[in-house]
Amino acid sequence: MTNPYELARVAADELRDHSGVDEYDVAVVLGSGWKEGVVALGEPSSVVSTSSLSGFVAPTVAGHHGEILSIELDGTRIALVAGRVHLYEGNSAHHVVHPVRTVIAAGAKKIVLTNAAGGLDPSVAPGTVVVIRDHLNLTATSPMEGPSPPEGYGSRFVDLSDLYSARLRSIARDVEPALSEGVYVGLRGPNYETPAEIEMVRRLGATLVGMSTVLEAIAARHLEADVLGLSLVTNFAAGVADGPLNHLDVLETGLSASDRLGALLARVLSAL
Ligand code: 8IG
Repeated sequence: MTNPYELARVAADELRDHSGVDEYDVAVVLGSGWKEGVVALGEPSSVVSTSSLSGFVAPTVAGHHGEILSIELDGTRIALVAGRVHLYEGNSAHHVVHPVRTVIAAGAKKIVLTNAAGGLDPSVAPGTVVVIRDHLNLTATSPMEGPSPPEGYGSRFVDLSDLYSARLRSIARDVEPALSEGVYVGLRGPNYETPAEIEMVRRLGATLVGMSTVLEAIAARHLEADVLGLSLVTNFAAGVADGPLNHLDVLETGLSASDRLGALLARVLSAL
């Protein structure tokens, strides 16, 4: 097997050929709910299907299409990655982070990771966006597992002390002072948690829970990109409020927030 870094270089060259964009400045990974809002960013100059790029696996989640959109916003060249893939679809950590490694190989030095998440704080209502301050990786895996990265890439022992860039977080909060910060716990899913599990991760310090983001953040930091994480709270986590969790409610909260998400993303991206 080609090493994952070489594979990302190959995919980045293909992306360049297909998109006509030489280099990106920023990449955004779009979580559920966020994709529908990106019309606010303007007309993409190209849309590349990830099925035409080496190493990409097709998403199996409804509403996640594998595409990379190229958009220019105030002179900033942005790659929008739609169609994230997850561990729970049966993918390895390397597959999960391949899109992020690819856009970084295509030049992006800032990575915005967006997601939909369950909220553990009863005072943060569904529909609220929260900036990720830090994470707990409880997926029991890491994109750094396996052979040591080849010559020229950083150590596998990645320093995560400043994983979610304080500088980018402060820019986001300057743009939108109402944004609060939280700690995101990444679990494998795909089942939602029991109330006891939510109580466990709450005691460990989590305020947001989801099934993505943490592996991508680690891979991006390893490649020396600056990471910003934005969570849309779409539901109260199990046991936080009365009533069951329902995937359709989660999707609906995402959809009804999409105009606000797009507008927020446009303002944050212009300021990065
Ligand atoms: I949206 O409550 C969304 N994603 N693990 N738990 C987990 N992932 C989620 C949740 C949730 N809500």
